[in-house]
Amino acid sequence: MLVTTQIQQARKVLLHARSIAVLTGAGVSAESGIPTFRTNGGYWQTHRFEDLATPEGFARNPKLVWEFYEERRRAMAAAKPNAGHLALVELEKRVRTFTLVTQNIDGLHDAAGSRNVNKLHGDIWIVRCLDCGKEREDRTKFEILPPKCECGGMLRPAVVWFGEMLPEGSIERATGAVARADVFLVVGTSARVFPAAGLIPIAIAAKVKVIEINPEVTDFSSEVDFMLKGPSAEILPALL
Ligand code: BV8
Ligand code: ZN
Repeated sequence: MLVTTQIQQARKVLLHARSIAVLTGAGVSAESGIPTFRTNGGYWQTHRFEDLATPEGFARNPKLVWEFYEERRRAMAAAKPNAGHLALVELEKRVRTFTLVTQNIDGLHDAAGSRNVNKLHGDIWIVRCLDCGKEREDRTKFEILPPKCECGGMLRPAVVWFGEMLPEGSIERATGAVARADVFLVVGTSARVFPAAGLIPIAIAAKVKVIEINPEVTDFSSEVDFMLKGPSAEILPALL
């Protein structure tokens, strides 16, 4: 179990921070019952993401990709924010400048009450028409897959697939916030997907205090200021 002095030291650093930036990944939603991608039976252990999370995979077999996303929409619809999501809402209230950047598409940060969440990889609750380009939030269960737009065009999830650009300006805003922060919290990410993971070396180069929260080590664990080994739904509240 984690040595509490590490948490106490990390808490002191957080206490004196005027601006905090946070990057979350699938791990922060693990305790809400949503499987991660690359750990213990995550999605990528049972699916090939080349077939599921790429525009080519979607063009090849839109029905298969929609089955994958509709299954995740159902799981996410039943999921509730956990103590980790809620701790981040509380932290946002306590600090002058707070920026939450997430790789997650599940909407749990919004459901927990976080405001202006920077969603680098899009949002599973938003769909976009391939023909007319119209985007709309739609939380209904799609019975017919792939679902169709009223214009007759095919809908896709408004998420960022591999090889696709991130939402306009999202990574730039995230980079600016991280480089100017006093503390950068990196929570529940394997730090394998770029450019999101690139925020970590940017923080380190900018001499920002980096606190990582993860039950497992990542490629950056040896370079961060605090590596708090454990589940985020336990550690984030303990940090407050
Ligand atoms: C782009 C879709 C380019 C939505 C996802 C080198 C440099 C730069 C780019 C690349 C490069 N090499 C390859 C690339 C391209 C690629 C990439 O990074 N590939 C990887 C595989 C190497 N990047 C891209 O394609 C990006 N686009 O670069 O565009 C471009 C440039 C110009 C012009 C055109 C294009 C787009 C990346 C977005 C891909 N889409 N998802 C969805 O379906 O969800 S990414 C996918 O992985 C997920 O969305 C997720 O966001 C992301 C990262 O995964 P994590 O969130 O970290 O989850 P993971 O399971 O991996 O880890 C969970 C962690 O939680 C673990 O560490 C675990 O220990 C921990 N954990 C478990 N339980 C808990 C816990 N932590 C805390 N508490 C717990 N209880
Ligand atoms: Zn349309």
